Amino acid sequence: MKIALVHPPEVGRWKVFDERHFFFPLGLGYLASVLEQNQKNFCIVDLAGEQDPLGLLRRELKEERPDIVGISCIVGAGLMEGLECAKVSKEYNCSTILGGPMPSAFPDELLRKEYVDMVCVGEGENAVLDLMNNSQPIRKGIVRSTPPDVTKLPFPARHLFDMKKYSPPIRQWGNKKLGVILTSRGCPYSCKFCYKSLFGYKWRSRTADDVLREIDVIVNEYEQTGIYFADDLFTLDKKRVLEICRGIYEQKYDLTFTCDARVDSVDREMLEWLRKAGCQEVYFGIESGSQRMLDLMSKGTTTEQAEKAIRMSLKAGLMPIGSIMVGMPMERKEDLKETISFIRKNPITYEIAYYSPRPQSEWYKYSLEKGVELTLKDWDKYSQNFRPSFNLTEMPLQRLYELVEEMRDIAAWENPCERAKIFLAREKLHAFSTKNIRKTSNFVSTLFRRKLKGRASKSSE
Ligand code: B12
Ligand code: SF4
Repeated sequence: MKIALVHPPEVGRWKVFDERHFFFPLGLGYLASVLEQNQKNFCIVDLAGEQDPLGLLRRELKEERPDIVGISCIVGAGLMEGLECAKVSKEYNCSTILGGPMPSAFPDELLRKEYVDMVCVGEGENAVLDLMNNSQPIRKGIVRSTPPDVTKLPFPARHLFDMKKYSPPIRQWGNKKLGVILTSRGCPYSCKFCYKSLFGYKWRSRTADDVLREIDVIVNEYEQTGIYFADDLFTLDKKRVLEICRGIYEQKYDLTFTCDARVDSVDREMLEWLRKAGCQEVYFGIESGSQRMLDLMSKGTTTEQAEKAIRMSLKAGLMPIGSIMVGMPMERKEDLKETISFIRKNPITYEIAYYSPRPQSEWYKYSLEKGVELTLKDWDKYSQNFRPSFNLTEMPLQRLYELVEEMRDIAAWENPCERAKIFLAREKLHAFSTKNIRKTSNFVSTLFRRKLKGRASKSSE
């Protein structure tokens, strides 16, 4: 029995980087490493960046003759292309199994396609092993298997991929190559908008030592000195975060990294250690400046905690980035105005995105009641830049658009002096060096780009 693991190409605006650089597919990396560890017969068909991906797939299938083709579909990227790959695999009489965030969200709809045999919902390590051990017969249906013990998993099999493709240079980090790591899975919180069907509610973490060993491989073998911690909740266990940060610090890597955090999961000591270890940006799920909305979504945090997290991060020399959602169920114009005030009061960088209902989330039920259903055809609604044509709020859609434009404009330009002060303090730019000049010019050009973008969107209204 042989399985081919397929990484579909990223196309069009779903491309995260450029024609040559892609986000490393951690999911496939893990599947490959457990197959390798268990000495199973498999191959990887990596179609990212290929000019003729389906041609290459055909050639590989002809040569490798797998029995099963496992296709990973991340978010928008690769879903439709993944389906094309499944269709092609049928020309070679292979069984097909789709896995990843998207198939996990829409298993039934995907199974209706005659060329999709199985859909894996959730983590796939044990699912592929079961398939290869033939304990699961290959027949049409959903595959759900027990989540793996993350403390025992091998590192993702980076050595089986062309890592040059997966080392995008990050401009704001002085073109350091980006690497990605997952140090924990799951999250115990129950935010109503969040999609939890992949890793579930139980937070399962790897030990600090294990994480540090993988960081060493990423830095020394792949020369990726910019790292993104892809955990849903990296900062849940303070002791572990401190151990990881101390370990990185002691190794004296020239490392820059970024992670996500809940505003109530950080304190001064943790933030200072993150900075010391090389963390540059912390993405906070602030979501809204309205306590009413935070309560409605069961975020379990307060606006005061968000402000405190921002203040402490800035003090520690980190760049906090606030993630804000707009157009949420039951949102009123007063809520948006409170979020605008929050942004004014706390002039940091914000990523403002329209809410789009995630299948299987708590709020998805509300959306369905309001007649808003997302199907396979709606991938575009997952894009960061989408503007909803449906309305789940308690204000007219036009008013929502206007307030969001105002919010984006304010977020882009509010308080440039304050922003400059924060920047100077953060970068400790007292020394005159080429590096500092480059950082300063990047900062100024970002501010201007944002301002121009704000103006352009105003004038196009
Ligand atoms: C890194 C990341 C990104 C990156 C890169 C994505 C990419 N193209 O590679 C960036 C920052 C660009 C990004 C953007 C977006 N993302 Co994102 N992203 C993540 C994140 C944080 C980590 C992904 C990851 O590497 N996970 C680790 C690996 C190990 O997990 P995995 O890939 O899911 O693989 C496991 C299983 O899925 C399964 N599996 C995977 N493939 C296969 C194949 C087979 C055959 C089998 C059997 C099993 C299987 O087994 C694997 C191992 O257990 C996840 C959250 C998370 N913690 O997973 C969100 C997540 C995937 N993103 C999400 C979303 C919504 C988006 C955006 C749409 C956000 C937006 N509004 O714009 C965009 C879309 C961008 C795009 N190009 O597609 C959602 C998807 C939710 C959903 N299904 O509805 C997630 C789950 C976050 C969340 N909880 O909401 N994202
Ligand atoms: S939004 Fe963040 S904190 Fe809330 S449930 Fe999802 S991963 Fe957990």
